[in-house]
Amino acid sequence: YGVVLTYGTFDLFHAGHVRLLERIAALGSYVIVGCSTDEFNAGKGKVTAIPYEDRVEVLNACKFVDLVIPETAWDQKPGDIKTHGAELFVMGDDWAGEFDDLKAHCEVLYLPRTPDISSTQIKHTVKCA
Ligand code: C2G
Repeated sequence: YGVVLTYGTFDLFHAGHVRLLERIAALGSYVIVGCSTDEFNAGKGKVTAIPYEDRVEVLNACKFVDLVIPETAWDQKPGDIKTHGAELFVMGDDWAGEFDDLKAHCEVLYLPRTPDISSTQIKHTVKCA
């Protein structure tokens, strides 16, 4: 594939995020990540440890990522796919089936999550340290 698109919060960037982005980068020649803004996450009921600007900086430092765009709304995906000419949309399989409507615009793929790693688990570990 050419342009591949994915979205996420990427809070407390960890190996699970890396392994997803690594697999995405192996599938396409240009990887775009829609990073959830703090306001969008509030709508998901998610409180992030790391503010949006820093999460964007970390993603931009990742060799598997070519462009980071803001994710501000659930319904921006079709427009992003068109704007950037994305041929493939990828998410971890905790989202399996949730974005099948995007098949009208591009290929949709759900990849297995990395087990036993999560931002939530890291927060808990730090809290109990
Ligand atoms: N992920 C993974 N393995 C983990 C943890 C996360 O493969 N151990 C994947 C998720 O499946 C997701 C991506 O990493 O594809 C980012 O995870 P989150 O930051 O938790 O994304 P989320 O908050 O679910 O936001 O519009 C889509 C939403 O913005 C997704």
